[in-house]
Amino acid sequence: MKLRTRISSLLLGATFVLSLALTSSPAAAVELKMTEAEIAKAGKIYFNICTGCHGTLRKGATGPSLLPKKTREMGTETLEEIIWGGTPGGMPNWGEQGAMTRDEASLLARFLLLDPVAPPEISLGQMKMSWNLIVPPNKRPKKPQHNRNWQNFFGVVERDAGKIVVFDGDTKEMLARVDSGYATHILRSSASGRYFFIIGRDGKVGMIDLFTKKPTLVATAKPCSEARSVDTSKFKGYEDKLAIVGCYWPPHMVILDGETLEPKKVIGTRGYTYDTGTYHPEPRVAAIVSSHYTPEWVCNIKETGFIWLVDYSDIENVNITMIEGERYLHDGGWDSTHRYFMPAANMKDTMVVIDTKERKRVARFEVGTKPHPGRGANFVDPKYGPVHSTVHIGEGLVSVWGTDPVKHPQYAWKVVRSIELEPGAGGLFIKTHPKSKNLWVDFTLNTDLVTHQSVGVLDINNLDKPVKMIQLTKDPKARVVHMEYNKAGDEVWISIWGKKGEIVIFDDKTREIKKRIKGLDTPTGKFNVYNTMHDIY
Ligand code: DHE
Repeated sequence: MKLRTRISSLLLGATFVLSLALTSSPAAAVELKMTEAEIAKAGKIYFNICTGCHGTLRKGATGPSLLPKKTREMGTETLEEIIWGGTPGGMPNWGEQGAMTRDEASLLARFLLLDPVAPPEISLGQMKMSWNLIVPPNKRPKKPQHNRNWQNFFGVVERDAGKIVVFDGDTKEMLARVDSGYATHILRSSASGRYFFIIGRDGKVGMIDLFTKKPTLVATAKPCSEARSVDTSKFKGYEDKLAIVGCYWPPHMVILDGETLEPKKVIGTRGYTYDTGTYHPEPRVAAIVSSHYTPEWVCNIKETGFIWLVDYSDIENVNITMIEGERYLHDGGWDSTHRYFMPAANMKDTMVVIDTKERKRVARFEVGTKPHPGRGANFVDPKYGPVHSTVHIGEGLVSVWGTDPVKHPQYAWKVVRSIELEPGAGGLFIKTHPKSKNLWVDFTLNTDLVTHQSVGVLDINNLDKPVKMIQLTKDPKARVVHMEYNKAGDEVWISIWGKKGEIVIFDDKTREIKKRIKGLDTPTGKFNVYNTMHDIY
């Protein structure tokens, strides 16, 4: 059907009038009216729910492009149904899940017919204005003011509450509940482990000091309006000196002081895709890790498909090495030696391998549909030696590949096992520990209620045995998500992500529940200090 579109973003009073006329069917002409208030409301819903996958400028990434040329052809009815009920391709059923009302789905469908509007940029000066040094370094204790085993502390994200809860992993006591900002995404530990760095979807970064009597927020800043990643300088001689925040919007990364969070340097990521050389206005920064071989951060630039090595040894003359990876880069983790970083390009069903010692890509290979490793899981396979693994959003599968090019070169960077997960797709995270023989997987985005209310566990010594499913909740609005080990590697902490959320703690050996910590608001990621500072997973 040929479409003649006349969009008049005319401001008529407080009303934008959008009129669409279908040449083949004049009767089907529609007129859409959206008030400024409606546009603001729909824009907020889009920011909260859709940008992560479709991009701020709606050019598409993990989700397809939603530019007006396409959405106007689809029409509001189709769009509303997709927003409400999802698609088999992985679009969540937002309406059915209760994330929005019918009216909101309809409003959002109409909003998607408008031209996308770029949110404002943020200058270094504005970032500095947002900086809040709550406790300066010289007012902080020199050593822990408590006798707790602080390297076994856990930081738990309470996503919708915008808080971080810090637990003593030995006693399971709640030590502090700290305000972090809207929809906090992840925590990372500083090289010394003393600080938890927080990054939120709202682009706010914070630092929690674990040496104070009670864990304390000591600094915040807002270098982005949307972000997902943070890390710190970990190379010898630079421990705790600098931090980096990767933004989704504006498309840039920001280097900050590692003790105060004072914003120091902003580096734009706009540029050309690695393969087609096409200009992209919104290359977002996805996962960041800190190299153990050089003073560099390894940064996934999602839309252009480059992995940047950002040298922080001289931030007045920053050197950046751009390694061709794949599109669209998302999450990823280290192999057990911490030499190889393995990001997932989930829309190309591909894993990339970066050798951070030689500072180049050494492999790129296909796995299953939409790999989503989080930081992945390393273990020693009884047949194939040291391996790394991922689950997939798009199919019920664990992909396992060799990571030891020296002693097991025949398996290195080759998929050696494809373990079918009979309950199906929707996996977000996978986890084990060097001391464990269990491989835990979640099914967070699976559409079946009982499946996403359960965690799965595989036996590393017998990977042909079907996954054992353990239902953790019967709350119809809750999903099981993300696993994390304690420092000793004998307990696994798992979130029940819901309004009446919980952390369920398993004895890893017996696979029996040891404890349930109730009363948490939408707990998602959990980060053990020792395992996070040493990249153990
Ligand atoms: Fe995440 C990691 C982005 C949805 C919980 N998430 C990451 C990372 C990125 C990312 C880039 C890697 C950070 C790093 O290692 O430096 N996440 C995104 C999205 O863009 C996406 C798809 C949509 C969005 O709008 O945010 C998204 N993520 C989610 C969720 O829906 C989850 C389950 C709950 C939430 O917070 O919204 C979620 N993401 C997590 C967690 C990690 C993570 C717990 C860290 C895993 C780890 O063990 O390191």
